Amino acid sequence: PQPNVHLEQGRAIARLPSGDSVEVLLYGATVISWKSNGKENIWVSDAAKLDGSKPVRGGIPIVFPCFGPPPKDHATGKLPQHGFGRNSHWEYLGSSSSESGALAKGGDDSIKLDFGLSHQQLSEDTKKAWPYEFGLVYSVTLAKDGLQTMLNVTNQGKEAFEFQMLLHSYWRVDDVTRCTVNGLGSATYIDKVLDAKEQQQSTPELRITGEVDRVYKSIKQDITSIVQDGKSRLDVQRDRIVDSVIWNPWIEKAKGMGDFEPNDGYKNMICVEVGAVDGWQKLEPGETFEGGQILKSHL
Ligand code: TA6
Repeated sequence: PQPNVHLEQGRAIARLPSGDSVEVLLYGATVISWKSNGKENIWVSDAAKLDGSKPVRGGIPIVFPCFGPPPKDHATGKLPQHGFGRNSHWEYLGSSSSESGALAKGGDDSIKLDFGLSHQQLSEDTKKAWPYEFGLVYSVTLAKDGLQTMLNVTNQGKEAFEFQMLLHSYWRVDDVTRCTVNGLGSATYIDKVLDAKEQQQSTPELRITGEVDRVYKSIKQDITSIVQDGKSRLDVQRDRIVDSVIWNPWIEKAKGMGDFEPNDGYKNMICVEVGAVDGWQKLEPGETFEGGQILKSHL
């Protein structure tokens, strides 16, 4: 049988002959499920809104054109935290299946879904808040045990603009206290839980024993792995981007989010996010930026 795609309830669902599948909500072009070998790789809160009333708590929200609360004196200053990518209605542009590309190995087929968002599709308020003519194409490619999500940004206007981008991925784990995040040894990071000072990680592994909110910059090694009980569970490879955020809200912050359920759900997730969030990417008219993640599941 061929890979297949179908649209239902405002989402695009792709399935491979192997049974691996991916589900993308058109709202925010948010990946809300990626199953490999019948097991779910993605964490989504039981109280996540999937009706477009607010960004999905979980999945892979697209952060664009700003990461975090935007600086007031910056062109993105009037946008909400993490920008508008994750709370806009994207267009499904279609699918293509292929036997080539970064993911399809050894003849396994892969299927690519494309989603689009441009200036014209934004609400009037958002257009006013950030009046630049941009075009986004987000590609989600499913292969056996693999997923690739890539954001392509084009400046379609006459003025240069600056942006940040980040794929705010919530990964599912059985027990975060039995996990380590590997591959960030000696990388430089800002610790948003402590005093937002720049630090250098001294250990090869990051253990999660409390709230973690770290912005790693210019990471040399392109693969960051989630390891549970000493066994690699998920490899996250940065593709043409070099920054990552590691986040776990832990007990208090999890309780403080109305759409984060169950309250102890922090034990079953870890955000390993890839992006370009250190400073700003500048796009001249007509220029394009592309960056994303290549994921390998060992579930
Ligand atoms: O990626 C980590 C982070 O920036 C945290 O500081 C926290 O704010 C998280 O994103 C969630 O943000 P949200 O706007 O989705 O509640």
